[in-house]
Amino acid sequence: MQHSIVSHTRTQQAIALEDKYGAHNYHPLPVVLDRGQGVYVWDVEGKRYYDFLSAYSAVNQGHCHPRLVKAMQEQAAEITLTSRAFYNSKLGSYAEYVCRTFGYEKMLPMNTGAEAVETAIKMARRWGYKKKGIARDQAKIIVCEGNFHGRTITIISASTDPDSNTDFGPYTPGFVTIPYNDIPALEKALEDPTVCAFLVEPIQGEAGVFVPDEDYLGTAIKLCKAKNVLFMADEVQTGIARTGKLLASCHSHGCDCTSGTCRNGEYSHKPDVVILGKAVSGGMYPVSLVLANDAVMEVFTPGSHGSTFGGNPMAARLAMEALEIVKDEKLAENAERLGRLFRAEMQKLVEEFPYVKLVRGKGLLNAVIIEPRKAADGSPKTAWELCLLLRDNGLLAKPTHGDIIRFAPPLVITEEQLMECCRIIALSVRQFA
Ligand code: IF1
Repeated sequence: MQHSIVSHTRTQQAIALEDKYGAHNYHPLPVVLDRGQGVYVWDVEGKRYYDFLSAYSAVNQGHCHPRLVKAMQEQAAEITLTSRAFYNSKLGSYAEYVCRTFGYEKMLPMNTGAEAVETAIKMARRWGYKKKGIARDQAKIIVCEGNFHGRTITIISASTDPDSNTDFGPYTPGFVTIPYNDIPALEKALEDPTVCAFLVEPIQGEAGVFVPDEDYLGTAIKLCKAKNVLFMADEVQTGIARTGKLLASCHSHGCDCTSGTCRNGEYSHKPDVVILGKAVSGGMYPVSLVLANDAVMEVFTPGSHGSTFGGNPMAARLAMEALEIVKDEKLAENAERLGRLFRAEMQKLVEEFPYVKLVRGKGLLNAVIIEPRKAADGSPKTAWELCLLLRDNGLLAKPTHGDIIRFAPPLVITEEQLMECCRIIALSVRQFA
């Protein structure tokens, strides 16, 4: 008895401290995580959970992958940061590795996803002025309603989500918003000769895992090329095997990159710019990057862009190891196969429970829509309450936009573990009746 009281206090203490001294910019699920290994995380009470968020698809390789822990320990004892004032022994190999893996001529290393998106925005604007001949300060970038590209002022200036941008003005100009998955709207927006780029998520994650029509990305890429506009794929969340291919963009041209070596480079109709982050390092360290060919990347001249940590040897070492793991453990194939199995299991719940509206997704990036209800006593029965039940039953997931639960386990999950998780979700949905 003493033990459970003590451990309960530990949970309460951790939450109280974070509440008292931490900004309230999140509303976390009430669970205090303390350890992670593979698909599992443990809270401070020692209770084990399946992690079905993977830190928003940053832990595709599983928590604390032994190869990544080893790489981090070794590199930590050698050298971690040189700045780009000097060369370092890891960046060149890392740059070659990612360019060959994804089929581009150049990469620019950054740290967070938002920094990589900002880098892409700067690159597109400067390309517009220097290569497309757009009048200075007039360049526009097309974005989609429901987008999520990060939290900086410029990026939220392109957001249509009031939670992301209210009361953070004045906003950065130069963004044109169109509906997602709407080719005629894109065609119309591309008529503007001052447009330099189209920035889009191949699948909209935060909006609720919106998978566009099969031919949307491929058609959009062709339309952009015809209008000399850069197609910029934000793969921060959908990249690194999450959707069953190394890049989600590869679904648009049938690249057979499930083997982990993407042939994206061989396809003429591929994104001009790819933005990666999160699982590039397997969740060990903030690592992001922008990929493009010379004709675009060369707009960056010495002193025109940078970052203290961008391209550091620790990031380089971890990223190469994390991407090797994706290949060696065939994580794209696993995501493709188990994603289909997961959606089939969730579809059974859709057919059995009226408040489970639908399941959608690709690979192991999926979402289930839960119709909000009220209990007999008037208390809410929403996706949040279901996530609390899932937590009690040993599975962690988080609702987004009220009625959507995103289910995104680490890609190292086995079929047996996935089926156990489907049983936990079914049990919780039944309890939620
Ligand atoms: C939060 C969302 C997901 C991203 C895409 C760029 C970034 C993200 C497609 C920026 C980051 C994170 C941010 C985190 C929660 C999470 C998230 F809910 F916010 F929208 F995944 F869907 N492009 N997404 O998804 O990368 O700067 O964070 O490294 O801000 O709450 P970052």
